[in-house]
Amino acid sequence: MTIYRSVNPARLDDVVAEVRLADADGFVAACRTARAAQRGWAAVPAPVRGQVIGNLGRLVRANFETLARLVTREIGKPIAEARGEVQEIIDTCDFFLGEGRRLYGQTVPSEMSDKQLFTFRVPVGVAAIITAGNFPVAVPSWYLVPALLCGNAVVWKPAEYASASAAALAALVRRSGAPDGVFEVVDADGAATYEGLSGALDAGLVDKVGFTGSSEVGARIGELTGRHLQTPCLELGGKNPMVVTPDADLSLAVEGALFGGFGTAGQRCTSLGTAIVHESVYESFVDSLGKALSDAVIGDPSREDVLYGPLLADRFARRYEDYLGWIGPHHRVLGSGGRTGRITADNPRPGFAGDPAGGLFYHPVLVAGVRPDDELFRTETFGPIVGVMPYRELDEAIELANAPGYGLSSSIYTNDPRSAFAFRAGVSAGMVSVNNSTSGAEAHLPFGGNGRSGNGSRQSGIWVLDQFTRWQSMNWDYSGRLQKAQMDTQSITPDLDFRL
Ligand code: UN1
Repeated sequence: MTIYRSVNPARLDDVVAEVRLADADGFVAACRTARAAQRGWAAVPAPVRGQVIGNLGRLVRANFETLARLVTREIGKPIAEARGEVQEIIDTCDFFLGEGRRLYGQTVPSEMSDKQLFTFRVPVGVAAIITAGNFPVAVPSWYLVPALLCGNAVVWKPAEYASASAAALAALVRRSGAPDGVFEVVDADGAATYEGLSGALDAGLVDKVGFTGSSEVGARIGELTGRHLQTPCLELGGKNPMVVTPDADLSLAVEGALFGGFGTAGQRCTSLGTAIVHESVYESFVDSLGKALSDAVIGDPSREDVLYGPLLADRFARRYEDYLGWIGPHHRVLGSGGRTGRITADNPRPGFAGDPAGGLFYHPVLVAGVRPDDELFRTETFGPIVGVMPYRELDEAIELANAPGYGLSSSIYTNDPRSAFAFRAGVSAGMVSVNNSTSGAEAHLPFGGNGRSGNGSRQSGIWVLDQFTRWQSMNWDYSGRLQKAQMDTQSITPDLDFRL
């Protein structure tokens, strides 16, 4: 049995949790337990299931600050953002509490008399949910809240490096009145999860997989579930563009780039990847953003005033260091007096909040002069690094926005409605912001991406219901005779020889 230590990335000597990681059999066993509990849960009336969701929202509210502080301690997200994350769970519960009293089907007219047609939403069954740790409680709630509300059982595999936050959310879910077996949590590493998921699919124990994480792992999950004729809900990476037109409010755009690119240390799937700025305002945008970055406070995430804290965990820091290798001689580096890499006594950052030595803190990097064939332009870089490039015509900016082949979020700063709508129509992203940053989606609009960012599935609001229910149609004939569709339908034919 492997023990995993989840450590505070701002103070690596602070062990937040020690968890036992399950093996593949442990994952399959949890799916079996969920399978056994699911039918009973589906039989509970939806408005009553909704009460459980309402209870969860109230319990989260009652534990608001404790949960936010735990998130900050475990993954290093600044406390203000951690509070926003906890609020996002409450928002999700608020929405789905009401959905328990809707979960509408339709009554549909029949083409024949004495016959009525209906549609029903039917739970999918057992949903296996695998989540990342950058939003260790909010993003999981986007899956498990609607999944449970719709009458499914959930097996949740949280990120190991966020297992204490996951355990806290799980304790609240259990307290909310979800019956035993309906909600199972499995701590496991990626290899055991994949093997367990494969075994559970072979054994017919999983009906839906939800995954938030990298495009590479998402593709593997897509292959695996595809073999079982299933469509997963995939929320993957992004190389999210922000276009700045000549007429844009430049200081607003700089503020949006600062938050979108460097909030959560650039570790959101919605984080800004490349700012694509009209050549007439390019230099001034680069200078202002560079200056804003140099002035920003970085460091201790428990402080209210920091732009960002440490990277999530060691493995993200190591991967991020590889991305820094993509900075080339044709680039100009701003934001930290030309410094990149880990913030240390030898590689210091003026105004750093706290002691950088004990944590995974990295300099912010603004890379000007990015080109379309740069790796830095083409690939997601989960960390505090943003590229900037100029454009001449809006069509070119839209082409650049789409070129990396992702399609999660996007943004345009403009005061011209024609540019805003042309961008909306032309961009391949699932989400478009106008005069707001690429990140910070609200919890009741469709969330999801296309291309390398996902398979078109959408979370949040009413749209996620299609992930966790299937439509069942019913036709009820009370005529007392066999009425054959199409054949026994009355037809009203016009006189086609009629002329005016
Ligand atoms: C993620 O990084 O996986 O829109 C989700 C946002 C947040 C969610 C990000 N509400 O930035």
